[in-house]
Amino acid sequence: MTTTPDLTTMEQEKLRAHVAEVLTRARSRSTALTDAVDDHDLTRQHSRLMSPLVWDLAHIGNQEELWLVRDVGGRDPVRQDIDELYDAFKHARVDRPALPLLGPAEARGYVTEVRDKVLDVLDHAVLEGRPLVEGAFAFGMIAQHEQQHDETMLATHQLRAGAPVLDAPPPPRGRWVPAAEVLVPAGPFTMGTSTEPWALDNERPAHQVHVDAFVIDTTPVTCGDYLAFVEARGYHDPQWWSPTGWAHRQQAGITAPRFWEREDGRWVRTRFGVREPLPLDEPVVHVSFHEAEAYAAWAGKRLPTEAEWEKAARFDPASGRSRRYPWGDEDPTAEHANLGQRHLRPAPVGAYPAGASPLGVEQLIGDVWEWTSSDFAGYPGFAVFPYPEYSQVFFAPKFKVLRGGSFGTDPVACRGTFRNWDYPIRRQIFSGFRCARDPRPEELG
Ligand code: AVJ
Ligand code: FE
Repeated sequence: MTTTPDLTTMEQEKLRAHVAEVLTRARSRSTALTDAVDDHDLTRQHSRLMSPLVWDLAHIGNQEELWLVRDVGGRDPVRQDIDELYDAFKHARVDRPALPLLGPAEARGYVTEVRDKVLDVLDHAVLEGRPLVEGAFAFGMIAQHEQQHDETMLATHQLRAGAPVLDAPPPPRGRWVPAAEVLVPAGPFTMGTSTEPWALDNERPAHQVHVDAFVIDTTPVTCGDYLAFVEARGYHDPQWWSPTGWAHRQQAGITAPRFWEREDGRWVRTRFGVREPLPLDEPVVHVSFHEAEAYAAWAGKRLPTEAEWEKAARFDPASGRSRRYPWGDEDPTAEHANLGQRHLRPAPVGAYPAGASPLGVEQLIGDVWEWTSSDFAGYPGFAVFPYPEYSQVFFAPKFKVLRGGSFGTDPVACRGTFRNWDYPIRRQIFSGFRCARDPRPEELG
């Protein structure tokens, strides 16, 4: 039998305070995103791709009730009768507006009632002994779940028509980045994690991966870079597209990133209801995997694999170990990365020198999710924890992996090991990309 040393009372209290802080931060954001619009906007469908905002809100409360009130707390259900309505697998997003959902006032009352019970559970829970509560995992999982839906709700806001209701200060200024690309030498590195307490099941376990030498861009592809592809008629030349990507481009009639428009001979983009000139130095956002792949081919490059992306982000050649984040093991601050909806747009390239990886790759965390060329699959030794519907049921080649989080992602839901996934045609998410390529023989010396 193995025994883990008990957490001291002080460690337990620190952990409880940290949990309360991340849960409270998530709730402030959910509240801000839902209080920003009226009841009509909360209940209507802004896009067939998205739930009504009021569904996300009550679903957040329902997940919290299932895991923290009933399972961890062993308490009586608050609203067992609504479990089915808020089970994401029972009703497709497109059908959710027609369901007999809780109205805005009821949904707000429900999430508050659940949260009050959870804070009481948190006060009394023993935070060790059972995998679900070890290191307060279930609380961390639920805080991440709420923040993931907060990012989804932010994407719904981006799709919403009407006057702007969200505002945030501009991101820091960009700067000239000395090298456009870096070579990552061949060799093994540790991918995934077995030690990060709140890492989700698909990030586990840590395992050695050999990665051949590759070259990767030091910054994400910008709107200016991408505009060159648009103006070179890249959307009209099948040679840059995969057969599936081209078929989708044809069928959907796509000729530019989502939310871009040509107006009187110049390009503008709409961001949370504001039309503005295309910001040429900002990472491009709202592109699909297919568009990312086509751009990369046109540029004579390719998308990085997921392992390449993670090695560029975490591998420290000096120590041979993998870091939690590109800059080291410290949690992200405002100096490191554009996260947490602090700015409601990606920051210009070069804005985060303090967030660079040891090899000088920047803005890997935050700004825009980055498409990789990899299918979503479990790592060797993957084990479902604590439920198969978070990751396992999505392990399939029809989903592509995205990495690094966006300006809409909270730090609690973003790590060097964090894995997101979506269909390759999706672009309502805050998705961009960077390019990679095989080294030329002379670069390998
Ligand atoms: C990890 C973003 C793909 O939103 O579908 C939310 C997160 N899982 N509720 C999603 C999630 C269950 C998930 N993604
Ligand atoms: Fe969910």
